[in-house]
Amino acid sequence: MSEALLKTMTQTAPARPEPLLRPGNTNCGGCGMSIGLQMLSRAVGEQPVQLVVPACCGAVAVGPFPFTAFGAPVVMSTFASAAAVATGLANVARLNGEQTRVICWAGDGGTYDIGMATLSGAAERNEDILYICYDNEIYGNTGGQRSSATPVGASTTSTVSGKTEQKKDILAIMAAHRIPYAASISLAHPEDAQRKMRRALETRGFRFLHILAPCPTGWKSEPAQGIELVRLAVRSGLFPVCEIEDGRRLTINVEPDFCAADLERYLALQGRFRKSDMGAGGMRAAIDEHWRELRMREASAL
Ligand SMILES: Cc1ncc(C[n+]2csc(CCOP(=O)(O)OP(=O)(O)O)c2C)c(N)n1
Ligand code: SF4
Repeated sequence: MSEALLKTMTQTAPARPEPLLRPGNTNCGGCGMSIGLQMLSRAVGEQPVQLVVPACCGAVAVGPFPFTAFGAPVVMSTFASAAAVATGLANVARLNGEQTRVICWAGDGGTYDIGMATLSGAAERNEDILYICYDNEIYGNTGGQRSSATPVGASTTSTVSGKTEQKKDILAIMAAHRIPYAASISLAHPEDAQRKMRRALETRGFRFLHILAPCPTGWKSEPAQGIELVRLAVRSGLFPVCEIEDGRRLTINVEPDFCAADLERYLALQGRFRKSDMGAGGMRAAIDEHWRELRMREASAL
């Protein structure tokens, strides 16, 4: 890594004249997506950015034309096309010699499910885009239906007694595209989050960030407990915090303690896990298996 890049990454970004998400937006209290946008705002600093937001709660926050709660230019795209729209914007900025960085801000439905084709295409072409998925593990904007990011055991409006399928491993899918940078972000670890966001903004080519975003409305949890929930998800091993360079070099950034009580508390604090008889015990094997894979990949990193 060059000295200049290292210096930029460790500097505190100057305050943005106005936040990416302004006060007065319509997001629910305690929304993890709002916290993620505030962290992104800090990482962006004064750099010129353009956002692409597909249909999702983030698109509602944009507001009706000519008003907007976003403190940067935003294109609201169709559900499936965020990465394709961002490709166009990034190429126009490059051809005009602009410094603008283009950022997709998308939910899990728009990322794991309906946007996967354009996302995969843009990643394979290594377009100069930062794609951020805030993962609230449901289709929040339309009433909380399951997505392929919904964890096993969680009730949604379309899996009333608890989902039976495992959550997709989105980071592994994106790393398999051999993109320059992919990382998972914990809102409970703000320094690690800032470092990753700044690195992703600096890097050229396709970058992917995955944020676990508590959603009090869909998770049936207390708005004030979002950060605690993320902390428990990280500590229990449910949400690994790691980064992958060039699809090969995997580094685990936060070591969990795999404490059973943390996983039990994570489930107990959310109404969405009450109807399933899966429980913490029923989830352990899949978590352990995922960690065996992560350790193997970390050990075999070139
Ligand atoms: C092709 C298409 N199908 C369905 C919809 C309706 N729709 C709008 S937002 C949304 C859910 C988005 O879920 P997600 O991407 O997870 O973001 P969240 O709402 O949770 O923030 C759906 C189904 C749509 N806009 N376009
Ligand atoms: S439904 Fe969930 S993700 Fe959407 S604004 Fe409310 S808390 Fe945020």
